[in-house]
Amino acid sequence: MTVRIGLVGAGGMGRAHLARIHNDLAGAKITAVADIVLDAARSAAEPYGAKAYDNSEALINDPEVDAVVIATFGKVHAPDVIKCIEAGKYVLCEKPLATTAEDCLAIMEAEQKAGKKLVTVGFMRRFDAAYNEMKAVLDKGDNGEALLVHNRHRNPSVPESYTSRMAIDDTAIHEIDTMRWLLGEEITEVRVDRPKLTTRRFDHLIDPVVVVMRTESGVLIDDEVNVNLEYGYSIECELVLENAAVRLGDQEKIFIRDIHGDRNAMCQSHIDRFQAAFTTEFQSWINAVDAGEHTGSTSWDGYAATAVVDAAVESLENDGKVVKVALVERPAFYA
Ligand code: ISE
Repeated sequence: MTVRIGLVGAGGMGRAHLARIHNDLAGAKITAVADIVLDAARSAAEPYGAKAYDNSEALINDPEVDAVVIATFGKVHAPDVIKCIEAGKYVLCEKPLATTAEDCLAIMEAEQKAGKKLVTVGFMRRFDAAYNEMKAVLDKGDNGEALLVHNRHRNPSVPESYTSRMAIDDTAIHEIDTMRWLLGEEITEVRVDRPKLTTRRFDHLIDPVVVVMRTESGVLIDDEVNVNLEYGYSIECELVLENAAVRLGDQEKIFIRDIHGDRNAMCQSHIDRFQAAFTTEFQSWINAVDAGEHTGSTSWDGYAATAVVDAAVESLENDGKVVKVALVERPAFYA
């Protein structure tokens, strides 16, 4: 069967997903696009012969939409995710699942009521080949247990609208989810340190920051979030085991030799760096929807990540104090 997909949110990310579904993936077609700006929905839908709506509800209830991709701002995710669940439709929601733990819990409640896992959160790094190789080394167990993980999340620049909170809920949230998935355990406490600030930042922004987390078993994780580093989009990760250290491979795409010397070309954005991961993520999701199955991260994962974000933001706003992560008991539904 061809899965008929509707997109809510016709911004850059949503349009990139449409192009990917249309050009690179099998088993799906785009039948509708919704955006509160109807012209944006129309221009995104037109190349695919899809319908355009100015509201998400009409799209979610459209009988020609089998499954929904949500690529709007995090703050408005929750009501649409719940509408998808109530309509019995699979939904891939870009991160964050929601911006408050309460909203995530409401999503989990609706999903449990529906009795079926319908929600996938767009944490694409779970589909990145290098992170998967790293996880395979850890899970094999030959090199002992995980002790520490060092992360670096560097962006070339951010717009003036980017806030200090976004360093956590928009940027570090990727490491928060990836570390939970990699280590297979929850993060229990967090603090946010402030190194010397860069002069390259907008005045309102605290940049860089270092998010320091500890897991249930005591693994210590550090994450340098540094979003005005100019040179490129660079994601680094080193997992320290008892008798080995495992690092993500080089992320350069090509090697250049010219008048400036020998060098590697850097990725410039997450779309560039994680292109293959996005493709694998979406193809797995389409295949799973077609088979009536769930894939990828669950609403519980979305909730747990948001709970860590909440604790980190509290630390950021309180001079880097250590904050415990408050999690409800994990429902058996999400075991
Ligand atoms: C953006 O939303 C992302 O998801 C990127 O992966 C991250 O590097 C960037 O900082 C965020 O703004």
